[in-house]
Amino acid sequence: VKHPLLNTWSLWFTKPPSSKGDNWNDLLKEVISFDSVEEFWGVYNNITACSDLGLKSDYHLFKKGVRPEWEDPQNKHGGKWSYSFKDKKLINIDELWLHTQLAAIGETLEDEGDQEIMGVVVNVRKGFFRVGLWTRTTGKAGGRDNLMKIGQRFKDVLQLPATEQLEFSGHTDAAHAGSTRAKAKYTV
Ligand code: M7G
Repeated sequence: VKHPLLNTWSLWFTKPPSSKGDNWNDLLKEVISFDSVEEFWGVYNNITACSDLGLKSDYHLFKKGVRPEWEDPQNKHGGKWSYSFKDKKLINIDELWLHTQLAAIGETLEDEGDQEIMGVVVNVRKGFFRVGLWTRTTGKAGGRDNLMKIGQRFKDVLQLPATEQLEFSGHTDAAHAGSTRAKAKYTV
């Protein structure tokens, strides 16, 4: 028996660059798609845990048909909630990433019928693990409250205390800054 998910999801992997000439597109690959709980666990149990990935690796879990890039038509007007865990030894990134993925595929981050969430990402970096949640909009057209609610739920999934801040930024800001470290638009 298979327990269907509401959406079909694709797992993508960004491998660490092996030479200087490697660009973003050479490194990003779609790994597999699934649409049931059982298939999710099958994938999860057979791939490298976050904590064992090399520096500059990313996992991206996105709705099928959406590339985990700013340029994708379904992302280009959107943004992301994100948080960087700077004490890599203190946190259990495998557990946090698992909970993030379960919240995404279980559709507990947004209300039924909403279509804000595009995917979730984990970045393995030298000084931190960053976990992100990509949304379709930046909350301009009256959708701000909804984005804040999604941010708060994501913050709960990441088990962050009220004293920590999760930041939202639009992808166009990120693209212009040439990096993800753009100015935060909202915080929860
Ligand atoms: P990052 O992995 O989001 O953050 O972006 P980091 O600075 O902590 O590693 C690193 C770099 O990857 C960016 O400066 C871009 O060169 C490239 N990159 C990341 N993303 C998410 C995209 C994207 O969506 N599109 C393109 N074209 N490049 C990206």
